[in-house]
Amino acid sequence: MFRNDGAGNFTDTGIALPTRPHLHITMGDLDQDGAADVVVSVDGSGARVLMNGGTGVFTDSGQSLGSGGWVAGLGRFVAGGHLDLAVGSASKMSMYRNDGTGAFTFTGQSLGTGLLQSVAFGDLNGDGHEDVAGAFETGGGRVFLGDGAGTFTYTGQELNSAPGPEEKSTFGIAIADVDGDCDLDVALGHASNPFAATANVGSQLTAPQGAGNDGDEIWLNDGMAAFTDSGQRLGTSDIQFSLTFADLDLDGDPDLLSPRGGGTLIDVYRNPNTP
Ligand SMILES: [Ca+2]
Ligand SMILES: [Ca+2]
Ligand SMILES: [Ca+2]
Ligand SMILES: [Ca+2]
Repeated sequence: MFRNDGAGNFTDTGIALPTRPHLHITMGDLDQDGAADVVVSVDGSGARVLMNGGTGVFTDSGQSLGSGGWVAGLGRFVAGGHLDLAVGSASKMSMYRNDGTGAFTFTGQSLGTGLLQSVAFGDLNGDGHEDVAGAFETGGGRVFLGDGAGTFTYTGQELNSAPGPEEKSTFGIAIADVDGDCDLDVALGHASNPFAATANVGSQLTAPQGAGNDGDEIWLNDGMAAFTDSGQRLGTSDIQFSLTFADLDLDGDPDLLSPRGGGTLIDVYRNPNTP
């Protein structure tokens, strides 16, 4: 864990999480005590919930959610509710409700098909209820609309610029209003050759680099969660995991961080739009 001094400089706090190794980490206050808790995805044994005692000391709650998953995401299934959890597994995304203490219960709903590589929550159709977008290694990006009562429904649209037998594998997804029209748009990160990539199961970081991948894609929202490929491509190589939007240049619009799967580099793309 690294502490920000407020000027963008980070120092190692010496605080380490009790379980490892971690494939993915997400943070949020799960029990509303004001201290950020952590959900880590541990390969093969599901997501683990680590509660923050308030001083940065984390305790493993003992929960193991899902199995074989690599990622988890936090969002509110019910407006004004607690932070709930979407957990990836080898074949779907499974939904868990938080009772307000950081204890999660499976809702019985699993979404999508294929290995979930990334997940993001946001209100994509502007109805006030959080929706969830998943990047599935096979099947591209998919959006599931929340009804505000804990149930999600697939929109039916596969966000994949090259569907069919040669479709791209989707690894990263992030949402933000990139064009300033007050709806949330989607960025997708890919590897373009799913067959070559899946030939390297167990060593994802050594999957073929630049196998025809034409970069991160930006898909624009029509306001009702129907998306159109903008045609813009960012970067040209590597598998793009864990895309993140943040306003890095403080000009009011979201910029994109795109880590390269094969190395330690993160590509940064400035958004030239005026908010
Ligand atoms: Ca907390
Ligand atoms: Ca919504
Ligand atoms: Ca938009
Ligand atoms: Ca910006």
